[in-house]
Amino acid sequence: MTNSKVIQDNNKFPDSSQVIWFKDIPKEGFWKLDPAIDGNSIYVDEKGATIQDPYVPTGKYLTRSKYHEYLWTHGLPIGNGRMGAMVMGTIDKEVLQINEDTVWTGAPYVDSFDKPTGGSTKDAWKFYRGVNDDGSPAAIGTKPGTISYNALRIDNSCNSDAVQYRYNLHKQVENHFLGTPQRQKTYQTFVEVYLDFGHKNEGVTNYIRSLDLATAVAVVEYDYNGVHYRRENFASYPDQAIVTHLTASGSKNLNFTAELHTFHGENAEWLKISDNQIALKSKPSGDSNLIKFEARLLIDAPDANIEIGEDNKTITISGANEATLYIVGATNYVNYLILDDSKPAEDCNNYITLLREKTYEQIKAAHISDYSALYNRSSLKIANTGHGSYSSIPTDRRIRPEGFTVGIDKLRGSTFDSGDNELAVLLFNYGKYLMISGSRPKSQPLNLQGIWNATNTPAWSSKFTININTEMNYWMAQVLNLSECEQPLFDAISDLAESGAITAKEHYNIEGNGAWVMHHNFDLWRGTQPINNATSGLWPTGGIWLLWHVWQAYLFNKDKAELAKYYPYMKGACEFFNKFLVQDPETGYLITAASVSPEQGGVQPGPAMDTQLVRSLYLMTLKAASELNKTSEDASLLDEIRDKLPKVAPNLIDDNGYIKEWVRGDVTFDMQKDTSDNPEFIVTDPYTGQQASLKQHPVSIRHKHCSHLWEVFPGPSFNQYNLTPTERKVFEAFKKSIIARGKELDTGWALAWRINLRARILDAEGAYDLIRKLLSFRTSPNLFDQHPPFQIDGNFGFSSGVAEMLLQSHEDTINILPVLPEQWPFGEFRGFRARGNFEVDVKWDNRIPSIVRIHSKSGGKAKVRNPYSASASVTDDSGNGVLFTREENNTVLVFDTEAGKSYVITGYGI
Ligand code: FUC
Repeated sequence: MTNSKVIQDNNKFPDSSQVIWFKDIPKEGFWKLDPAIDGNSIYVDEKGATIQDPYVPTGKYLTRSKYHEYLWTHGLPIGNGRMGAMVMGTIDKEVLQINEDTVWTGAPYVDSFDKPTGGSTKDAWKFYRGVNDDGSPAAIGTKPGTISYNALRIDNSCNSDAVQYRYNLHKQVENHFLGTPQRQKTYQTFVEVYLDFGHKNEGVTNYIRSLDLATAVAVVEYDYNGVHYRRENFASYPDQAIVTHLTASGSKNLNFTAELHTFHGENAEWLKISDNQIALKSKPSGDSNLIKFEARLLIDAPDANIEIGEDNKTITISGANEATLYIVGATNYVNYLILDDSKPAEDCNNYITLLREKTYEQIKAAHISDYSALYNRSSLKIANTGHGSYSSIPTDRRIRPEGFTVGIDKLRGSTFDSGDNELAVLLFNYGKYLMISGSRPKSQPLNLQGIWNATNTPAWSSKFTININTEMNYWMAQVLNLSECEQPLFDAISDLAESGAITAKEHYNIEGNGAWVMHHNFDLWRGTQPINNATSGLWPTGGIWLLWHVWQAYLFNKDKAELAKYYPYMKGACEFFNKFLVQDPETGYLITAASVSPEQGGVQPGPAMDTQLVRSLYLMTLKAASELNKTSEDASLLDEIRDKLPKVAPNLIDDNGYIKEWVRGDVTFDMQKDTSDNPEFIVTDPYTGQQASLKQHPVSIRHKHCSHLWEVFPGPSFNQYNLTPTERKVFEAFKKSIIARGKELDTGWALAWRINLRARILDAEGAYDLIRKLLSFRTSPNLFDQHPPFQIDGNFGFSSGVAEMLLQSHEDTINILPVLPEQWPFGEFRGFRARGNFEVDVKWDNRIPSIVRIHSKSGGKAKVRNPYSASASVTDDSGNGVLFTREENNTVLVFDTEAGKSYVITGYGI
């Protein structure tokens, strides 16, 4: 079976930085692998498998659920924000595995009177801060025996009493302070469409499946018995449908049965809607799961015979030349508190009615124009330094020339050609593609798998995890000109501020003036409660990180009306932290206690990440107030912020020159972590009397989370070009800590975070090395990022990291090509955005900019940095000279801009 004819004859995939394609036919029987069967009880013999499993250790058998995921990551994802599909390209039965972003387990978090709870535990504050004799709440940290008191007086020594004390505190949190429920809910599968053509893998020639990132159309095509079969698939945002258009060469050669299937079979019901339309209604099983959904399958097949199966599960097409499948779906989810059971059918009817008014060609054209308008706003090209073109090599072979095979050592990784810079660009473009396909106005925010999920038991429930993952999903949205794709995250903040006010009241007894708080996850139901366990769950600053995204969007867009919508939530968060911060009796600083540094070191007073986040909350609120002219209206809150700000613990440096991850500094990094010589202690559960063994603080300087480095990325950061002596010391300590955090193999997102951090400290080779690692070890055949398992954050974090290497704007300048590695000597980008509402195009030759174009959208001063600026000069778009000054040793060009005008800088490095 070869496709070389197809590839060579018509040069089918000329752009290897924009097309993902494969020539290997996926394994037969994918559709038989029920992802609902989880755990270790069902095994697949590796000998029976022909394609990859790079993600689990070598072994004879794989668990069935893992094996399913490996096959699944050969599929091509399409999506319209709300609905996603994985196009498997299988032959024996084509599988379109479809998701809808509101199909979750659970129901609104309400009490028995239908009052919203935010998932909080009633009166949990009594354990946190304690109650005075008169019933009033005790001041945080003052009442012996409470969580806040115990945390503030924690003893981090290495002796059995101290270890037992800390263990007690953990158990106290886990027994009395986690939410109700203690775990949040789970993202689910929706439906599958199986297409049975009666074909078998053996008979297939010229097989290709491809995804064109420029049009968001996935194509599967092959020859079988002399007939050429072709299926093109896309997910339309304008028409809210998954669409598959099928053709067969010759006359009336298209015969197939389409089955509408679901892994929520227990409650499923199939209906015939019309002669060419069926419906499937179901819900996740279990009485407490209240989401109900409906999917419709409509097939248009002009002049063909169309038959609906007796059970209404199938539509059979015979003697067609072409056919088009339209799959729409909806649930009863209105918002996090309201369900409406009439909605699924009504929405489906509306979608179908509108689809029927258009032809397939119109629907496809509308899709491409909607999608490409966003995708084409920015572009990137980096010239290959290898043998030139990689267009004729399938994408999976570019990552792993020897191919992905089952059961190989997960550390072997790839040997991809380092001259294939287009592969990095392809992965970068894929981040844009996944963003536009996974997050659009009115959809849910991107969860741990974006929207693509093939199992009802996904890792970490595929929630919105905000101690890194959800935020990383959106790091690239503003700089890559996809501002509206971030809207779902901002919409969620409005919900979370409401439910977070309940959590603030129940868990901390802090209420009024919009005070709100949330912890390290949320779900469809906007749970804001602490969940899971003490070490990850007791972390109250997640909401600030989300608000930081609002502030960044403002810096990019300068849209005051948008900022005004979210400013009240900034104030509400300040109201919370003004009451929540406590003075550390040992250091005198204002800190958070109890809290954690996600997710290491256990419950501790004063994680540095918290104080960095609180400081940035205060600063952004002050700035937002002045941008919005709210300084007198909100004077008393702002005065309180100004009073507290200088008392919040600063970034502190330990004796080894590293930033302290906890400001008190008595938990220090164990440099020997990997030698596992941490002393072990036997501790007793204070509630059950059960004994357990516990290691003494195995905190690692190389931990996957870079929590205390937040200040450098994604945080507000320093202006490293203009540091005061004190700032310089701190910045050097940050640099040392970032380098110490290492470049070892870790989760996909951990590598991606490190690319961004290295970019911010201008370490081009370090950033490039991480790019190479991420591509080699954490990239699936379909370019999905691997935690492992598949987790989408690393995809977006990668695109953000590349953008951060090429353009930075957090330091008061538009910094051109700050972190260009030697491996990328020639290239260009267009349409990236800089803070201040500028659009930036850059072309570089031999690592020196040859032309820079700045488009000013709001006017104002442009300060453009590049080390080769001494000979450069500025003109307007028509070539007329523009007045400018040179600053900072001729490395920065400064000029005034007018809104709507473009400026061109040339003459670099002469
Ligand atoms: C955090 C991370 C894990 C994982 C999970 C979803 O808890 O520490 O690695 O990404 O989120």
